[in-house]
Amino acid sequence: MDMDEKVEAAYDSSSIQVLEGLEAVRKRPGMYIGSTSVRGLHHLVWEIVDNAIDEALAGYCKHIEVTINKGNSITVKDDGRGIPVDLHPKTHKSTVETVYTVLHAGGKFGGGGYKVSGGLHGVGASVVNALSEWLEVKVYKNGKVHYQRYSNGGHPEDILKVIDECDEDRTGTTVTFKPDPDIFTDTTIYDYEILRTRLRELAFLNRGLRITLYDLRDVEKNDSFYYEGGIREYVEMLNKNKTPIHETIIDVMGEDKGISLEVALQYNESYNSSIYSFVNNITTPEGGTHEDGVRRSLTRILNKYATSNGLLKEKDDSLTGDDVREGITMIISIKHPNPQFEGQTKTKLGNSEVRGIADKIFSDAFERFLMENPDQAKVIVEKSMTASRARVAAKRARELTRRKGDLDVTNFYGKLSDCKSKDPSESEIFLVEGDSAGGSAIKGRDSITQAILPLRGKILNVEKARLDRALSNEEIRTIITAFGTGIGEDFNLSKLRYNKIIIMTDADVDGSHIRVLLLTLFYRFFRPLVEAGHVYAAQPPLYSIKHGKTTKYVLTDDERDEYLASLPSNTKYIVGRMKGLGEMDAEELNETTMDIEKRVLRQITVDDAMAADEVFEKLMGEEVGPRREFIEENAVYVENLDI
Ligand code: 28F
Repeated sequence: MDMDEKVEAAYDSSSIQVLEGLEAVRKRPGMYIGSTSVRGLHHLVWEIVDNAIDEALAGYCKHIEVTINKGNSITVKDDGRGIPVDLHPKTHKSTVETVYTVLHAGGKFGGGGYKVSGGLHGVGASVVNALSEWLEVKVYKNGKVHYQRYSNGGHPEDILKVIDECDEDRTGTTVTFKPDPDIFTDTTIYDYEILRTRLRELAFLNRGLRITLYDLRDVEKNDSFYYEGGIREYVEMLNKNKTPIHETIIDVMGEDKGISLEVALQYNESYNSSIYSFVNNITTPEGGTHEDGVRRSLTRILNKYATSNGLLKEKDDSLTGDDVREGITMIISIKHPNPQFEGQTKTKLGNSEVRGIADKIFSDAFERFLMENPDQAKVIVEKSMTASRARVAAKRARELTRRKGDLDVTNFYGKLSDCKSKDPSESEIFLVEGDSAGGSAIKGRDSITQAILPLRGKILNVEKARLDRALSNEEIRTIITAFGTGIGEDFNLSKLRYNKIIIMTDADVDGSHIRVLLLTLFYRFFRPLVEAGHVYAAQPPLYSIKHGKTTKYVLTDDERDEYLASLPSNTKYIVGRMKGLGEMDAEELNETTMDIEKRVLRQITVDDAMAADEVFEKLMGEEVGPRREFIEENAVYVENLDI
């Protein structure tokens, strides 16, 4: 209180307004930084880094350093021109103080200083100051070090002062702040990985800018990011675990009416499309006019090229957007002086003039690439044409299976031993590896609630197949039929006939391979089943331990050792290694793996779809190296998916 009075006395009425502005930020921090949780805490860093990036975009800053200090304060340092230190004509304070204490200082007082500005909310440095316990800014300029410190949510302790000299040619801005624990009540601890991921992304999006991150807390760490090739190198990284089908990463750059566009793309052998778009370094997951323009162009130019080079005949269907995006990895980045965001989460670009500009810039460059690289052009067009044929075939296959009643339950007696109950909430289905285990399972089950589906043939690897081929696979058709949900566009979770889908495979390498194939099938074609928690893995025991009349089954080596140690030292122990499901009799199988009272099930979850997607791709995709590594670590991998 003392402090406040002194500060207010030292300034005129505009200072009072300033402090009221910062007080408003402290009253409703969520309005300015989204939240006061982990996200909001990191948002403070992004606000400061954005200012340094702006200075880089203006062409004056080459290196940004971010440091997590001991005690979780953050230092951001750039080698730009340094925030101006002279008196600001409107506020009668230094520009530094204006930037750090006046709400929206960057935009309002900028006077057209910058062409484009980053930051979704663009609320700027004063908000960070308002939400900090203390903040210090140093400006290196004209051979002097200028310094000002603020505390208690943005109150200046003194005016901006020269505290030291420096090299005449040294310039830049360094800011250190400590988030206020009264505001960030969840946590004030910074997460290295969150900072690392976004700073790397910013380095990709701003070619030639070096960004370094240091962690000076317990275990010191650092990472430095610098990409001469910008988003071209981003695409290269994203395709690292995939197999590109052509050599060159297509890289397009252009500018029109003050809007600059950059696109980098390369096709890989997969059937998925990964398109990421950005406006002023901000990700636009909902897309918008920049993405529309490029997508529209991609479809049109590939159709044009394919037709005029005789690859696509008149009788052929033209390529759709989905066809030309199959297997594509693409980054779209635009810089716009006045972006308008719309959509559910305000992450969709709305400026209508961008559509045509993006289309034109991309079309010219992409068409030239195709002309100049006929071999690569052919590979790309052929990939799209295969996708087109597969799309037509899948549609036909779906119609056909629907018509033939192939997916009707009545059609596959003899394969499924269904349960008597028709109430899905109490029913479960075991997908069992092999006929002999299937036989034991049928004898050992509770026939009221437990259905058994023995899998005889090989499960198709759907990572390498589209829906049409999956539908022609006998085992997969049987599974779809048993589930009752349909597949693809026809999928309907409410028709699921079993509450639990239990994968029962041997505890060996073959078993886990089959398990992974099934998980891939579920992940790609029945993802809602996994998300809703319907999928489980049974856990057959690894050892049986007999002593006297009792037999104990254990799942792991550790459990075995623990159990053996718990027995009196003079007991005679007979430890048997369980060979496989097929070698257990019905009673054993029931007791160890199926009985609701005694069994151990692991629920399969997909918490982080992105991470799981990568795991599946590494494991099942074309790339041999990563796949082998993953299969070798297979057991670990399945662990990771489980609760
Ligand atoms: C660690 C965070 O904030 N860097 C910044 C500059 C440089 C200028 C500037 C910033 C003009 C009037 C708004 C210098 N010389 N890093 C940073 N570097 N702000 S912030 O100007 C501020 C604007 O008010 C700068 C000439 N023009 C601009």
